Amino acid sequence: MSRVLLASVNPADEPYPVYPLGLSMVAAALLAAGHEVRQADLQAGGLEGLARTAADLSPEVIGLSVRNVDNVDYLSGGGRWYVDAAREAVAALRRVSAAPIMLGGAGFSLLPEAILDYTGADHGVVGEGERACCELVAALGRGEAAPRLMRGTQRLDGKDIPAPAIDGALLRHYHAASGLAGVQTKRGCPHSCAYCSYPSLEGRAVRAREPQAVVEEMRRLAVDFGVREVVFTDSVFNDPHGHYLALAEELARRPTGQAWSAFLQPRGLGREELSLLVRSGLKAVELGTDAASEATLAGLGKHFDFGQVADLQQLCAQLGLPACHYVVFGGPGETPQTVRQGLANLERLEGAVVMAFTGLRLHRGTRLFERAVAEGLAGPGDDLLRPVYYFSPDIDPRELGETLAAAFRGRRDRIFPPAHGQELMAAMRRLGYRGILWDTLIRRPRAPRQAPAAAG
Ligand code: B12
Repeated sequence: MSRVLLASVNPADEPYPVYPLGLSMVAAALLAAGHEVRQADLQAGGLEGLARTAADLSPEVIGLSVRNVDNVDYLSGGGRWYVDAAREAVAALRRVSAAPIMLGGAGFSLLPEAILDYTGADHGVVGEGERACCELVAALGRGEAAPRLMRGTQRLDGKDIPAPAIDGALLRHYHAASGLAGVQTKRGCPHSCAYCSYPSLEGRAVRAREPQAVVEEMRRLAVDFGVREVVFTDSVFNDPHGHYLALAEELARRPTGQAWSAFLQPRGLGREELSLLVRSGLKAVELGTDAASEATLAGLGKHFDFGQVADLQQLCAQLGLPACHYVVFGGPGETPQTVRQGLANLERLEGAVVMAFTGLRLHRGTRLFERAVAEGLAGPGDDLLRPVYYFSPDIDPRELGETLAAAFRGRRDRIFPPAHGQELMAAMRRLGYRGILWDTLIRRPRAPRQAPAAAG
C-alpha cells in the first residue's frame, strides 16, 4: 500500500473559491483500496504549505488536480490562465520529493498531452479518476513501468460513485469563503451541444447516484460543517430519465434543511417539476440558455427555442424562483441582426439575471472546433492550451462588446462584461455576504408606493 499526497492546484477564486470535490472522490477510492492519503490545497496553504506537507508525509505518489485551464472569458484577454500554477507546484514538489507526480481533473482532461508537457509531470489520468488512479498507484507501488496517460474510460455505475472523503480543514476553508459546498448527484451528459466538452469529460450515459446516498452526504455536510447551502455540480441537473426528480422526492421526504441550486437546461421543466424541486429546497436555478436568438440556438445545437426559455422564465417568476440565464453572443450563425433579435428576446426575461459572454472557447473533439478549422479560425493541429475563441465570421468582436455593454448599461440584473460580474461577487464577499449571490441582483416588481400621510 502506498502513501499518496493529493493536492488541488486550482488558484481560481471566481465566481467564488470551490472545494476540490473531484480530488476528494479520488481520495475516497484510494482510501477504500487501502492506501494512506493526505489531501492538500494551494489556496489553503500556498506552495510552501504544499512543499511542507510533501516533506512531512514523504509520499510515494503525488496526485495533483488541475480543475481549470483558464476562465473561458474572451474579454479578460487570457489574463486568467491557470496552468502555470500547476507547473509551479510540480517544480516546488520536485525540490522536496522524488515521488512520481500524476495529474488529473477536468481542465487536465481537456488537454492532457499539452498540460503534461507544459508542467513536466510524469503521469496523467484523463476523465473519471477513481478507477484509473487506483490502477496507476498500484502499478507504481509494484515498481512497474506505468503508462504516461491513463484514460478513465471504464466509468463507474451511479451506485459505485463514491461519497467524497471530505478533508475537514479544506472544507472549512472553502465554506468560510463561499458559504457553499458542492455535491455531485450524477455523471454524464446526454446532450450534444456543438461547443461543449461535458460529454467528453463525463461520457454521454447518465449515471445517477442513489438518492439516499446524496441526501446522506448533504446531511453530513450540514451536521459536521454547518453547510446550509449546496450547489449540485452535475453537468446538467435535469436529466431526461428523471433521476433528478427521484432525488428531489427523497429530499422532500427527508429534508436536510439546506437550500440548493443547480445548472438546468430549459427544456422539459413544467410547473409540476419545478414545484417539486422548490419543495425539496431549490432556491435558485442557473439556466444553460446559451444563446438568445433562434438562429444562434440552432447554431449551438440546442434542442429548444427561445419561446420555451421565456415560458420557463415566466414560471420561475410566478414561483418566486430566482433564475440566471447564461448567454453567449458571437457564436455560429450570429449576425448583427441576430444580435438585435437576441437583445430583444432577453427583454422578455423579466425578473431574471442574464450573464452575457462573447465568443466560445474552443475545445478539441467538438463540432465547433471542426467548424472553426473549416472556417480557418483554428489550425487542425492547434493544442488550444492557450484559449482560442470562436466568433462568427459575420461579427466584429469589439463592436459586439460595445453593443452589449450599451444594451445592459444601468441594469444590475444584466451582467456584461463578465469581469464586471466577478467584481460584483468579489465585492459582496468582501462585505461578508455568502452564497451564490447573483440572486441578490434580481429586479423585483416594486411594491406599490404608499401615499404620503396627509399633513396636519
Ligand atoms: C459545476 C461546475 C462549476 C460550478 C462549481 C460549483 C461548486 N461549488 O463546486 C461553478 C458554476 C461555480 C463553476 C465555476 C467555474 N468553472 Co466550472 N465546471 C463545473 C462542472 C460542470 C463540474 C465540475 C465538478 O465539480 N465536477 C464533479 C467532480 C467530482 O468531478 P471532477 O472535478 O472532474 O473530478 C473527477 C475527475 O476530473 C478526476 N480528477 C479530479 N481531480 C483529480 C486528481 C487526480 C490526481 C486524478 C488522477 C484525477 C482527478 O477524478 C474525479 C472523480 O472522477 C465542470 C464541467 C464538467 N462536467 O466537468 C465545469 C468546468 C470544470 N468549469 C470550468 C471553468 C472554466 C470554470 C470557471 C473558471 C468559470 C468562470 N470564469 O467563472 C469557474 C472556476 C471556479 C473555481 N473557483 O475554480 C471548465 C474548466 C475548463 C477550462 N477551460 O478551464 C469546465 C471543465 C467547464 C468547461 N467550460 O468546459 N464551475
